Amino acid sequence: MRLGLGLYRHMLTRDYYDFARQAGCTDVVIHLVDYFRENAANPRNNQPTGSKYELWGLAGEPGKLWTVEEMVAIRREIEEAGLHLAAIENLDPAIWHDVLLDGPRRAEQMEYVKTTIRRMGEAGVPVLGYNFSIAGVCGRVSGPWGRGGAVTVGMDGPVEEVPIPKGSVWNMVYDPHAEAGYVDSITHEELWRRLEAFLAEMIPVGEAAGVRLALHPDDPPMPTMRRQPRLVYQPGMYQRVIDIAPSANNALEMCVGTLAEMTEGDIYEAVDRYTRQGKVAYIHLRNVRGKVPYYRETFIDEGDVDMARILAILDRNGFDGVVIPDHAPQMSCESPWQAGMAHTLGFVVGVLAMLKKQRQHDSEVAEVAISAAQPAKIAEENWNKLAFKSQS
Ligand SMILES: [Mn+2]
Repeated sequence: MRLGLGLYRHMLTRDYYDFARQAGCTDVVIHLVDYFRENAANPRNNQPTGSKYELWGLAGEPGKLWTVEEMVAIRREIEEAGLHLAAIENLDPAIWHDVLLDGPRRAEQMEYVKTTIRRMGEAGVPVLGYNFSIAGVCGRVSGPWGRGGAVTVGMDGPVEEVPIPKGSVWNMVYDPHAEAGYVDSITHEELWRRLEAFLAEMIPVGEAAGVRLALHPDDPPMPTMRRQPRLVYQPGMYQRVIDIAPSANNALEMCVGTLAEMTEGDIYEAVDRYTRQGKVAYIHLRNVRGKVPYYRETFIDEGDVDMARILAILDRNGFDGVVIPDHAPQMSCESPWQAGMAHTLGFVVGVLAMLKKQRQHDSEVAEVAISAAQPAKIAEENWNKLAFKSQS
């Protein structure tokens, strides 16, 4: 497994690349969507937060696609810093809102996504992480609930009272001038139908371009959020995503924190099951205390999940993708985001060193066992020779 760092759009600079290297990373996963645009209440020195009913920010320019040139330039800068660009995470609602909403511009926007995948392949970016969700990462609240009063996020109950305003999707605004009113609720089966239709067209494009599509589960994993259905809100539902489009290019962006917030299943079994199938493109690592609709994100070492055990499962299964920290609580200092990431990465580096040491120890024990068996083998051969001699 390889260690990486996820960087938001405003972090795609040499300083952040050097920071990743210094913390022990070989890889980066980048975001080209600016989640923080035109919303001062969603500060850039944190994960995108919003609040219970406050969206993140304004989506990008309508129909403005990432170019091969800009992706190649970013990849080269990352490589010059000694790192590998492992994935781009998330599509801008500005280019695919009507794919999620099945709106009038769906056909045109399906072409936008295909063009984006083809351009990624051309630019040498092997994975596209995406989140097929109408409500997106929403309905969360913040508070000083981490160890030492660190500010972190979580849920304090269901968020069905307030539906999603028109002109917004995926917790961002794509049309600030949309008419008043709310997005119509749909059924779970309708959302699955939309995903299936999306994958039926996109997976062949990904196969031809050499790009794996990797789906993030619904965070927070409630059956519905703001009166919209969620796709993957129990661990077993990931299997349906895999099975509806069998291809090596139909993969998972497996979020351990989100899976741990789910009310059913066993987090260790889920991590084992999906990595054994070779279906995980990359992993978000985050700890959590509680389950939806009442949970808190925690430091990597203080939640309900035994993270050393998770890493041991990945190691045992020979997981060869990238593991990145997901979110971390805000640490009290000038750079709360960097401090939280460095703390998480340091923990992972430590556990990986222990696992490597354990493997070395195990192979040494095996070698000793083999050499201990040698005299017995020689004695057996000698006996056979003697037995042969006495017969002749
Ligand atoms: Mn995640």
